[in-house]
Amino acid sequence: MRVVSVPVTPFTDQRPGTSGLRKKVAVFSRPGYVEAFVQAIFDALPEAVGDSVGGKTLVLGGDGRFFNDRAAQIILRLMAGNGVARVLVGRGGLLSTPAVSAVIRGHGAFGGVVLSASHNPGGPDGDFGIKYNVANGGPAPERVTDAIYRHTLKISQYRTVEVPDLPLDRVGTVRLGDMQIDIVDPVADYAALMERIFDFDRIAALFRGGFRLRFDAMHAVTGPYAREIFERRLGAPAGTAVNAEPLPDFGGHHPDPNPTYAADLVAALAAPDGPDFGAASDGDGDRNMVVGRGQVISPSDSLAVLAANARLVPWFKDGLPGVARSMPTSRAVDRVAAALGIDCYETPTGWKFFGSLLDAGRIALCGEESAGTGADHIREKDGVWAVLFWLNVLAARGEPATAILADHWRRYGRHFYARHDYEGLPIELAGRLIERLRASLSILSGRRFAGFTVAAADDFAYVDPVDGSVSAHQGIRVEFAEGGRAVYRLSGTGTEGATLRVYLERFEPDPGRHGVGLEVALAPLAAAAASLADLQVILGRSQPSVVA
Ligand code: VG1
Ligand code: CO
Repeated sequence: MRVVSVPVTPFTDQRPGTSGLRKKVAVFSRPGYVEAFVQAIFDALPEAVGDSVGGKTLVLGGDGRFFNDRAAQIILRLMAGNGVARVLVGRGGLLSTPAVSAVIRGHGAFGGVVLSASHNPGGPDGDFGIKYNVANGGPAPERVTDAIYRHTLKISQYRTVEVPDLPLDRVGTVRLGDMQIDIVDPVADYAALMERIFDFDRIAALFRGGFRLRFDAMHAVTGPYAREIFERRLGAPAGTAVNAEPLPDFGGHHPDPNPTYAADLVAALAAPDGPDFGAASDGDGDRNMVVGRGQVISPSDSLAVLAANARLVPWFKDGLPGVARSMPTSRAVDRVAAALGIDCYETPTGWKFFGSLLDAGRIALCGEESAGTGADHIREKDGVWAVLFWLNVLAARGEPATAILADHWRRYGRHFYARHDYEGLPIELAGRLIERLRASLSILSGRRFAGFTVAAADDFAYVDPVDGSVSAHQGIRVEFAEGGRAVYRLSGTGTEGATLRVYLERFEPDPGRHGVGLEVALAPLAAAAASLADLQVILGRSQPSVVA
């Protein structure tokens, strides 16, 4: 089999964002676009991680969205062209993001390529994405993604092989010249890992006792995982997993597990004869939403509750060394860490920042406000794992989720929390808004906005305590003297215009006030945050497009 070098002109728009490169399918479909990006990854690795993919084992899989199959074939040929010895690819080109991480770690692979645009819509007019994960199973750290970007700007050719598409629909081994391709069951390794982490006997007993779960896979990648784990291994009734057939366009929906896009699930849990517990995950299976009877549990609260109850899970029976949350995530977990006497780290948004803390054993549990929860079993956030964690806690405590949450708030206080997204903004305008905030930081202290006084404000910069790397400009933080925090940052995962995210948080110690509605509880703070950044004037909008 002959390796050919194909000349290519650099694409100037291939800078990886919060989680890999995300673009419209139409952009990824341009001749040479996937090839140039993936070759740039391979070209960057010798300088970025000290070794090349030649002779190594890589993992490949994606969430099954439109273009997944095309991209998988192109990338397999590039892998062969670059001398990769062996590839583990999920059957049909499918692997959830957490499963990619599990397979990389389980097989000691050099790295892996994830094909997904996560919670973004799919289909021919939707989004696609490519992300590189390193040998610890986690997303490439910034040092690596920076090197990849530099290589995208100077690439002149890619190396590939000229062979027809390979059949990937059956488990087994095929060869592409010298390269061995092992087509693996996408669920097997992952499910086995889950059995090592959780008390499956106890969860199975919960289901035998009539407990009802509704898991909404949103026609994304987790359907087969949910069927195998919840229904087959844990004995939950057939139909526990709904929308469990992965579809290339996710049935035309946003595979984003939040109260807006998973409204069916929220409604089911509010019905008088509804299930006991509900959950959903996103396109690539790394996010989770959990819902108690009549109550959505916010991701920030979920992280705190899981931290407080971690010892009920066999994997964590000796407790947690520490925890971490992304900066905009509410500080509910900080209170649990303080009570447990363990460290709590605050990292920039994006899972790649948890990797070094997990590798060093400083933390074993971490999460983000954006429905991401995960631990040291892999190096990605993990949707099905988070649901199993809750089921294990519910089985061990024998109480409903809503009671556990209410008890948590009584003990630690409640952090009212919401994120306001302003989507589809002109990129330049959004950039100016952040620049303006940044420029005003030194004069904000003491100023009043809609009844709130600024106590402190900064532009969040993170120094990784393990490797010393610095990540600046990770969001504007404002702390108010009256209590409450506002954070402003721009999304790094969108594919159309810019999205401004405004994160609001207010602590309420008084249990008598924990039942107040979220909107009411946060309205004054929201007004102050909008006034401080002059949102209405600058954006010409009085309301966010999404409240999460
Ligand atoms: C968003 C979330 C962030 C998450 C990222 C990837 O990024 O805010 O917390 O890590 O998506 O999640 P941004 O830059 O748009 O705010 V996923 O499920 O797309 O892999
Ligand atoms: Co995702």
